[in-house]
Amino acid sequence: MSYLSEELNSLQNLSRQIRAHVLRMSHQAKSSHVGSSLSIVDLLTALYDRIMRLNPAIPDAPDRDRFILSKGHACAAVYAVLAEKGVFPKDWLATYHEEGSLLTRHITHTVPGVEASTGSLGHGLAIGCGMALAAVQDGQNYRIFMLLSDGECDEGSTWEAALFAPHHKLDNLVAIVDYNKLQAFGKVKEVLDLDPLAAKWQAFGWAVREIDGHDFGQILDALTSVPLVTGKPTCIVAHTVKGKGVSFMENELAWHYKPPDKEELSQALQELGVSE
Ligand SMILES: Cc1ncc(C[n+]2csc(CCOP(=O)(O)OP(=O)(O)O)c2C)c(N)n1
Repeated sequence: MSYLSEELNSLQNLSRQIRAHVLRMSHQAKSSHVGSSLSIVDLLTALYDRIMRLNPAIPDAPDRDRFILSKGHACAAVYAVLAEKGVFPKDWLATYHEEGSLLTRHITHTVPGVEASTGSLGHGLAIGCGMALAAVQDGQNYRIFMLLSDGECDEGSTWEAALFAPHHKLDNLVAIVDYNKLQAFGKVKEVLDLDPLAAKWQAFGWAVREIDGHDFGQILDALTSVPLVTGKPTCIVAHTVKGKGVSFMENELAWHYKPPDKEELSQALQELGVSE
């Protein structure tokens, strides 16, 4: 499908703002996982701006679509998108990781708009399966979107849940794999090779599409087509870049843990074309 350039520009502008929040939050809180957060910004922007049924004024409305961030360490990006969409005030972002702040450094369900607390890797897909099954049993038509990392595809619990969803024909469940090919201490290929990843999900009974997770056209095409096959859960394998959007962070393992200092923050914001 082709999209108007204004539509794509507006998504790109929003994702730039979200990246800028993530960078400021990581700098201010001296917190890690900036690269992990930057890799999912475009997927989150499309989901929250264009795909999910969510009323920011009533984030717990019973008929809302649900989103679960299974890679809970990348919460800064979700907090930033929720603030940009008006679920809570943007000035909360400046309290990220402070003592007493709601915005903890792994995602927490006490934050408005957040469905599940995660951070111990490998649990989000099972939570998503439970929510999807509950929707079917209650005759509800809301959908569950969940985002997991490639590192979580090393976890047995992920594959247990991956067996469960097709068995129960959960076509209201969409799992997006943020395939950035880096983990905390090395490359996926060297830690535990996952390829061919899409074929593995397919073999488990999922309808699968591979996309460039930074190309809004491809992201929207995939997300507006779910379920890809009626009666099957959808898996979108999104090829992404850890640290995406900041030249010196892209594909650099150091930014899994390292926060930007003052100069690095300035340079990153300058690259994004966003003021400090
Ligand atoms: C069960 C579990 N083991 C270890 C960790 C520590 N840890 C945090 S992030 C991470 C790996 C990050 O790589 P990946 O999961 O691929 O996510 P990315 O940051 O690349 O998006 C690890 C091992 C954890 N949070 N949970």
